[in-house]
Amino acid sequence: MKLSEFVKTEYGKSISECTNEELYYALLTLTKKMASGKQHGNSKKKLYYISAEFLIGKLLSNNLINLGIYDEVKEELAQNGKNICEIEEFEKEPSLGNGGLGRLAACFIDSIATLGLNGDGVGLNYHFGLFRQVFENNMQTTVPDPWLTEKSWLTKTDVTYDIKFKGMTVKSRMYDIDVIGYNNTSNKLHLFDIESVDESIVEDGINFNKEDIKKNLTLFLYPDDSDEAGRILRIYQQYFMVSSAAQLILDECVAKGCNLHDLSDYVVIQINDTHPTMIIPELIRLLVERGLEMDEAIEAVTKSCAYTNHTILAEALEKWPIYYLKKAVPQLMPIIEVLDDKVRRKYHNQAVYIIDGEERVHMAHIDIHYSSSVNGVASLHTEILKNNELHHFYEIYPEKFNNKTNGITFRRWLLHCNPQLTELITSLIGDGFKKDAMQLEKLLDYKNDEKVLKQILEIKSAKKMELKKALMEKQNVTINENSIFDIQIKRLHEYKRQQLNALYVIHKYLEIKAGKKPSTPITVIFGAKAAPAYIIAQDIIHLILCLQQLINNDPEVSPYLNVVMVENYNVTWAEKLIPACDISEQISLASKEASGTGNMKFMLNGALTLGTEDGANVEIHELVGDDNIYIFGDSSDTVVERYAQGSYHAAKYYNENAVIKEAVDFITGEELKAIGDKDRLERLFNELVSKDWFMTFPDFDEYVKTREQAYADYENREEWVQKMLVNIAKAGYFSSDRTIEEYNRDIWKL
Ligand code: B1N
Repeated sequence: MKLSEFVKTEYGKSISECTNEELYYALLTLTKKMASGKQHGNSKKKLYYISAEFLIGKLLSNNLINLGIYDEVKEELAQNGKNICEIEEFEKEPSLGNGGLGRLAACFIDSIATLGLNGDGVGLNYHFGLFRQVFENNMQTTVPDPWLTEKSWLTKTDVTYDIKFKGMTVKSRMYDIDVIGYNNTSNKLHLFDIESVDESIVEDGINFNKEDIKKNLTLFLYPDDSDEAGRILRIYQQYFMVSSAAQLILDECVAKGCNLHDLSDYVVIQINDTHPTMIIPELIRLLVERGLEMDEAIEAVTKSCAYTNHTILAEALEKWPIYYLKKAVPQLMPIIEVLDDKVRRKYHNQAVYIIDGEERVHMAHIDIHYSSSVNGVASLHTEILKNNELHHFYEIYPEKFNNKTNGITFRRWLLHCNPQLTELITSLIGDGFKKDAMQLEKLLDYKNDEKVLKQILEIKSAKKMELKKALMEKQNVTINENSIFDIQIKRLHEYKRQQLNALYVIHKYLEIKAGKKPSTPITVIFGAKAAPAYIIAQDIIHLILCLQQLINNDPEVSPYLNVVMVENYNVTWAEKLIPACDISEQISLASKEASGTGNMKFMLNGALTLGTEDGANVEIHELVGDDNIYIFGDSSDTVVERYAQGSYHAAKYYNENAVIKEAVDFITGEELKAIGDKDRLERLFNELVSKDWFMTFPDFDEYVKTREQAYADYENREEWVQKMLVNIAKAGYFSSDRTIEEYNRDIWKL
């Protein structure tokens, strides 16, 4: 049905007479109708991708693209004087994820549907998602970010389950979002919600009564876990999610003829990090309740589950005190004890026990013993898991370990966010790359085609202008479209080393002050949210915002260097920032970033990576070769070794390297203290000089040198654009379609 006919019946008027808001809701309704008419992935065996996060982003444009009607609709609107981008402004972004892990899950469900596989996502319907970030006095403040509207992409279903916690039973209800594959079948994202949730208990920012589980369970994504009540709430959320999922899974497979003994013929469950781990004991519990012997139940569940590890950071590896579990979900403890007991009888190595000496349950250990697959998310990360972090497990189960290098959906990260580049590529190599991303390599034929290279540069300029406009409209800042856009966007974490980037900015500022001016002006752009309880991360944001104020208001420096921190960085911002970027900062301490996926999005849009040999940067490097990437810093082996020896002393570097000392001292110098908060700046200074746990100092000199080299190379635009082209052409490997084909080939076997 055409939009014009639809609005005629729905509102009794023509497109040109409708408001943008009316048109948004009309398109939403029309799209949902079209999706419901599509076939679902179909096969005896079904995948359930369970994740506490699905960072799906706005859906309208992507759904229209995947339905194959985007151009048509855009045209019809334009003919009636309407702009699809303005209509999209009415859509609220659901922030149902923290960062890469949640965005990966969103890319994966897009690819699963696009490949026509039978697989649904299962998660939670957080009413406010992650907090909205607001800057005040150069600091981050947090407010709730409501996204649910009367009419939305969610469809209320009549599927409900009883979820039993200690001393109370609550009801979960399933809400569905259509996951429309690109020119293919449509699957579902099932988001469970508690019936009794009460948004009105949120007061004063993002605070609420953490004990009132019935009212608060699905209010926020990962509420502040800095106190005990917050951590216990997280257990409630996780169990609520997995118990709903387990009941859904068993109902669906029994309906298809499963006798529960043959569960793994019908079901494969991908456990996205440890957050959904309790699905293992919960399924075992339910199978025993339905008549299976304990050992049979354990075997059936082990065969059906697969686990993905996304990090080696110790603080992110969940270990729940038994005492918490007993308080919230006591019914799981006897099962977990059986699982632990079996491990203890078989393997006499404390390192692989489920319950440790401090009465804590290691969730990842449950996953590894009682799943049939354990995967890392980039080659280097998987090697580190096998050789270091999970070595004891690898010795027991070498056959379980496998790598699945992450990927991104090109529908969102190219077709949607960069239609100009998409059009150019299509005009050159046809549109086969939209379903088979490896075809992008055909672009290499144009490496010496001046006309094509010029068009690539023109598109980059156009995207820079679009970003400039957005920053002006949304944040009232002006940037120079002729400057180099050097961008670091990701969650704020010390291991990602935004502080290293900030130290470079200080260094550059001092150089310009001393009269050494860059040939081309530089705009350094940051976007990052910090967990409210993560103090040093807040301090780093404070430093960046103070630098922004100082530098942009200094008439001597601002013509050459600007700093911009985008407020409330989210998927919608990423879609504007990535196509406009020249240099993509991927500067984590080697070994710490499991993969990264922003790095892939930047490359696909023609930015060059400035990065360490970490995560998927290693694979990007291999694909594009030394000439088309800027690599610096200590190797992962060196870093691992340095940690093992405890041989790193930040103060030594600070005292012996004058350039480092000058930049670090600036943090607590007069200029910044006049603007910023003395305590915060001093705390950050001390943290760096006395600890610098993520080793920014050893990499500093090489970082500066390599960044200068990139800027110098940028001066030769003819060669630079060739590097851009190679990056775009080689990005095909990072399509999530490739990743999902590998998951299916090696693990799911749908
Ligand atoms: O998962 C992404 C990777 O590309 C990133 O390198 C990795 O850092 C990210 C606890 C996490 N790992 N662990 C988390 C998220 C929420 C939480 O509460 C840990 N996120 C990642 C996709 O593989």
